Amino acid sequence: MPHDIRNYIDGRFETSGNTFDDINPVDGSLVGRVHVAGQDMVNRAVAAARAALSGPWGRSSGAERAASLHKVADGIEARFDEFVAAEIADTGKPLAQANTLDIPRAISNLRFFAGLAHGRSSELFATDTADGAGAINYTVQKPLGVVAVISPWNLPLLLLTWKLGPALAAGNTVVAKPSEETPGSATLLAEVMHEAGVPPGVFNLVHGFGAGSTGEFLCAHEDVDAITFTGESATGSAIMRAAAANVKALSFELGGKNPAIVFDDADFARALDGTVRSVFSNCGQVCLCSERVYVHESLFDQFVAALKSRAEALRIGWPADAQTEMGPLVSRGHRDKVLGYYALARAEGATVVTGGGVPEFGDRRDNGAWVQPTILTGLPESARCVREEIFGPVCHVAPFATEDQVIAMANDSAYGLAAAIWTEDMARAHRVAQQIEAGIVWVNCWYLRDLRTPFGGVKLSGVGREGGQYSMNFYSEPSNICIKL
Ligand code: NAD
Ligand code: 6OD
Repeated sequence: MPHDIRNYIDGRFETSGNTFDDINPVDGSLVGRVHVAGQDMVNRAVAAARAALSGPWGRSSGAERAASLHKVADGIEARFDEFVAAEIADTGKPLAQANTLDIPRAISNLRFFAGLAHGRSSELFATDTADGAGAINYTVQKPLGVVAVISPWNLPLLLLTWKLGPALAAGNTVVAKPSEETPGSATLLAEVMHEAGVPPGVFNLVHGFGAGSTGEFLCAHEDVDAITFTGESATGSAIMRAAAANVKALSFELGGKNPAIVFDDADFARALDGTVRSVFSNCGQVCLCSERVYVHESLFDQFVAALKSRAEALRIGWPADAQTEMGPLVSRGHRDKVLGYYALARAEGATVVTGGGVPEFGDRRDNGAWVQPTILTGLPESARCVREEIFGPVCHVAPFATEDQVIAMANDSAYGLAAAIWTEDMARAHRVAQQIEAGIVWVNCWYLRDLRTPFGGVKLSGVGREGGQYSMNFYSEPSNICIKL
């Protein structure tokens, strides 16, 4: 029975007269009916968030906010299986991934940033003045105010809590808008917030679409102080325009067209395993996925053949099956985009080493959003399929001859989010990593996360950094007080 997926405003769950269907991409079935928050609901959510800043939350200590975040994390743990089920119903991702990455990382995000919740910590400077009397400067950290959190569909709860955790730890209040494709886990989170006794207005949730809808209403709202956004680069530009009127603080984690580089001295098996993960994890729908794989010419044929075997051996199937390694894409709409790139690759002259189409199951999954894992070769670096983010289980593999050449190829991109380098020569690893234009470079690993490290991208891949103290700096504002003695 499809259920109502409701908004959460000022501590109350609200329906609206306007709904759309939340569809399961495994088989096209109906998960629930999502109640769209229109301009009036967004206004009320922002007003509730503003009012909560003057209530107990606004006066809370860091320790009290940390306790709240831990309570919410406890609440997710207590309903772990429901969160996993909601994430799977909305995305079709394998149970094994939701169980080990999405939901555990959401819990870690909240607990980690609880550990960084601070009071109004101050820095003190004793200052010499010309008259010799001196002055004392001290700096207090204040929350930004009302923060809009706009999140995407690929890692729904993980990416929502990645921003919500530090925003609340720093004392802000939040209006969150999850992706229209994946409203389920965020709505469960609102229930957990409610059960945990987080004061009304501190966390508000509004559902709906982006342009001309809930997302735009929220980003353009003059009483929102900051926007933290994860999603496509083009959406980032639109949000920047909407935010310009009252110069909101912005933090953007955007798209990528990430290179993986396999040198001739790489540990072949390790590089292959890592590349399979970095290309096909989450059906290729991770902003950090490698869509451009550069392999030294001496290994090229062997590597492509091995990658092909591994892609063809991936277990594509029902998400709930513990053996499943790859599920569907998030939606039929996104599948159209990915299949469009498969067709474009052919038109651009690619060799399709494997995949390039749609798997057939002969059951209700044929109504879903499935695609085959796909490997392309033979395209020039100028081809659109090598330059544009596809966001599916697909990579283009190209040979290179020298270190300088591959660094130039890797950097020849409008994006600069992440890179993976596979080599056993640590001098080379450092030399190459330092020349790659990306916010994150992994050596002999991929998506290995330490939440204290800076996370973000250069060029079209983002604005600013989050993670550890970088997040706390973004979500707080220093105010300096100078006292003449
Ligand atoms: P998207 O940009 O289409 O949507 C993201 C969110 O923005 C959704 O909630 C959507 O409703 C909202 N939105 C869309 N238009 C809006 C507008 N005009 N105003 C306000 N809100 C608007 O992204 P997506 O398709 O959900 O996610 C996939 C994209 O996200 C890929 O490009 C991927 O690389 C990127 N991504 C980046 C990171 C990162 O950390 N850099 C992480 C995950 C995903
Ligand atoms: O792991 C994270 O903290 C993070 N922000 C991951 C982003 C993944 C993009 O799809």
